[in-house]
Order: sequence, then structure tokens, then C-alpha cells
Amino acid sequence: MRQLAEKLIALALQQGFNLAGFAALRPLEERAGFFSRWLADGRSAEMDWLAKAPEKRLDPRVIDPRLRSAMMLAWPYTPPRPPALDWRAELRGRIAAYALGADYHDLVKARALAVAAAMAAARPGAITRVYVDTGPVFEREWAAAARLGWFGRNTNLLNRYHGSYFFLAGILTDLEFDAPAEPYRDHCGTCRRCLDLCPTGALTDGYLLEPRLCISYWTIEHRGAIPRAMRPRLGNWIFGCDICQEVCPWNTDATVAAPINEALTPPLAALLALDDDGFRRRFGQSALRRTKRRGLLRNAAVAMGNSGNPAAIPALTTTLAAEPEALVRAHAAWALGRFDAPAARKALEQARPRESDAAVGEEITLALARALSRAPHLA
Ligand code: B12
Ligand code: SF4
Repeated sequence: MRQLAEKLIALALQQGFNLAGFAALRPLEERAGFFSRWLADGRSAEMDWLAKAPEKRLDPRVIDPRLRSAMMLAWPYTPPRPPALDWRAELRGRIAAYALGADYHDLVKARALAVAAAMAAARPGAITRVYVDTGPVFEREWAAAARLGWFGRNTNLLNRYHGSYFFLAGILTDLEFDAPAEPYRDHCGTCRRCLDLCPTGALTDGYLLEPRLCISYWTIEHRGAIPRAMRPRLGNWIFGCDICQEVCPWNTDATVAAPINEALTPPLAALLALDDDGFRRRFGQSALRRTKRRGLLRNAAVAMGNSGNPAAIPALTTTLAAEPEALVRAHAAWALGRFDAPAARKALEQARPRESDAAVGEEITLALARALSRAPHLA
């Protein structure tokens, strides 16, 4: 088996993975209490799929009792350095580095399937089940067990030489491979940069993330209206968030060496102007399709409101007047209410009698009340 393991690791590296290793599958008894409390606390939020079949996550052998090992793989992506620009002045959004380019699920899965095919060829009839974020598998847990890295304080899997800018994939199999006896040592030490610099306080000591405070959750996973209290805290992040990775000392070298990338900071007005076809053409093959057009435009409207730059008002006015999605209009109304400017107030006043959606109507009323409280002489 050792020879096969070495051959598979060599093949994985050839395919483009930068880390590969094996873990012995077992019931995660020590996590059972943690996970049931996590679910009971409502931390899965709208990610209902996380609460489904918890017994499978806690023991892969519930998926298939014949499974014995996991080959865990890491796929690197370049963390582009954001252009040095004043996003408020230039009205630019910010996208998480992992989402640039083609959707990683497809790309990484294709490469992992090639490794799985070699595994299956070595013993005809072998079971190989490939996961890239596509099933009830705690990928970081098994990657840590396979010694790809340690479970960092920012809750990402970290490696001393590769930081955390990589995706994980796993091949669950009935083949038995030797697995490391010792875990990768924790190298976070006393560093708390991610905890201290997360803008929403989503990370707490104890290596724990509260998804309901995480920008990544609100901008990618949440489908409906973003809670009003959360909106100002999103800054210009319109898909995901990389702050707790950017500030991590284990990522510093990678971040500095990466090229400047314009696609990371798209102009917000152009996003608000995207119709269905335009969205499909620009983001149909990328991870951004997960939010759908309405989610991305919702996020872009929030970022416009957070900019404090009155140059955002014309695009927000057009959105409030002509956007077919009520969700997007509602967030555009909120964004207009953030400006202390007659043009913003006028846009809200003109939209109010025309608006037929109750939720948007409520946002307009609140936004106008806010505007009037700033200009009491006009009330
Ligand atoms: C749901 C999800 C999210 C949610 C919730 C995240 C969360 N912490 O649960 C949201 C939307 C917020 C999110 C955000 C991001 N995600 Co995400 N996400 C997932 C997903 C699909 C499931 C994670 C999960 O099961 N959560 C449930 C909770 C209970 O799990 P947990 O908190 O990890 O709990 C475990 C640990 O706490 C563990 N535990 C407790 N104590 C200890 C101690 C030790 C020593 C160990 C080993 C474990 C451990 O016990 C639990 C079981 O393992 C995984 C893919 C997968 N299938 O694993 C990707 C995944 C974790 N995400 C990933 C990425 C890239 C991101 C983002 C960086 C994207 C971005 N730029 O916006 C951010 C990072 C935010 C952050 N700081 O974690 C990568 C991480 C790669 C890496 N290097 O670690 C993954 C693995 C996807 C992939 N296939 O590559 N994500
Ligand atoms: S992704 Fe952003 S919001 Fe989420 S924990 Fe990391 S720094 Fe905080």
C-alpha cells in the first residue's frame, strides 16, 4: 500500500495539487457534542444542508460502511494583491480571491477524479467517492488528520509553507492507507491578528467562527435581505471576504508575491447595470453564480451605500426606479438613505408612490425617515 500511496501522491502533485496525504476514517466522537451544540445554537443559519444528516458528517462510514481512508488534497490559488486604490472614491467592490476565474468546484473535482481513477485502477472494484465541497464531509477535519496543515485560529486549514490559500478536496475509499499518527503541530501560537482584525468580530477564541457575523456568509450564502445592522459592516465586500487570511502571518509571503489584479475590485455601477444575460456572460462559469444575479446586485447596492460617495447616487436611483428584483430595490433604497443629499431624498420620494412591494416600501419609508431626521427643517 505504501507504494500505491506514494504513486498517488506523485500523481496528485502532477495534477496541480500542492499538498496530499491520507487519513484513517473513524467516527469523530470528540466532535459530536460540539456539532450538536453548534446546530442547536442556529449557527448553520440559512445553510440548511449543514444540518442535514449530521451522523454522516460525524462518521463517513454512515455514508458507506466499507469506507476506510480519505486521501485529502489541497489545490492552490493565487491570492492577488488588491490594487492600491481608494474604493470609496472609485466605487469599487471587492471579491474574495478564491472566486476569481473558473468555478473551483469543477476544476478541482476534475483533477481529483483523475487521481481517484488511478486509485480505482490499482485495485479493480475499489470504492472512490470524490468530494469538493459537495457532500456531508468535514473537509478541514480530515485534511488536518492527513497532516496537510493545522486548523487555524481563523478556522482555515493552514500550512507553514502554503498558508491557507488553497481549496480542499477528498477521495473517500475502502482502500486502507497508512495515516500519520501525529497531527500537524499548531503554529498559531499566541497570534490573534485574525481575531482582532476581523471587521465583524466573527472569530472568537477557541478557534470558532460565528457564520451569522461572517461577511462571507452574508454575501455568498444568505439569500434574502441582509439584516440592516449588518449592512454597514460589509464595507465593499460583495462576494466573500479574505481579511482573516490576508492578515495571517502564514500568508504574508504569498500575498506580497502575488500580482496586482483588477478583477478583484470590479466597479460597482457596472455590476448594478448587469441584466440576466450580462450576469450569465460575466459570471456564469465562476463561483459568483452561487449568489445569482439578485444576490450580487444586492451586495453591490450595500457597498455603494457604504461608500459615502455621492457619485453612487445616480446608479442607485436608476436601480430603485427600474430594477425588476425587489430584493435589489430594497437594498438600493437603504443605500440611498445613507446619503445626506437632496438627490438621494428626491429619488426615494419619487419611488415611494410607485413601489408595489411591501418590503421595498418599508425600506423607502425608513430611508426617508432617516434622511428627514438629518434635515429636520424639511420635515
Ligand atoms: C459552510 C462553509 C462555510 C461557511 C461557514 C464556515 C464555518 N466555519 O463553518 C462560510 C460561508 C462562513 C464559509 C466561509 C469561508 N469559507 Co468555507 N466552507 C464551508 C463548508 C462547505 C462546510 C464547513 C462546515 O462543515 N462547517 C460546519 C462547522 C461545524 O464546521 P467547523 O466550524 O469547521 O467545525 C469543525 C471544527 O470546528 C472542528 N474542530 C473544533 N475544534 C477543533 C480542533 C482541531 C484541532 C480540529 C482539527 C478541528 C476542530 O470540529 C468541527 C468538525 O471538524 C466547507 C467545505 C467542507 N465540506 O468542509 C468550506 C470551506 C471550509 N471553506 C473554505 C473557504 C475557502 C472559505 C472562505 C475563505 C471563503 C471566502 N474567502 O470568503 C471563508 C473563510 C471564513 C473563515 N474564517 O472560515 C475552504 C477552506 C480551505 C482552507 N484552506 O481551510 C473549504 C474547505 C472549502 C473547500 N473545499 O476548499 N465557509
Ligand atoms: S471571512 Fe471576513 S468576516 Fe468572516 S471571519 Fe474572516 S475576516 Fe471575519
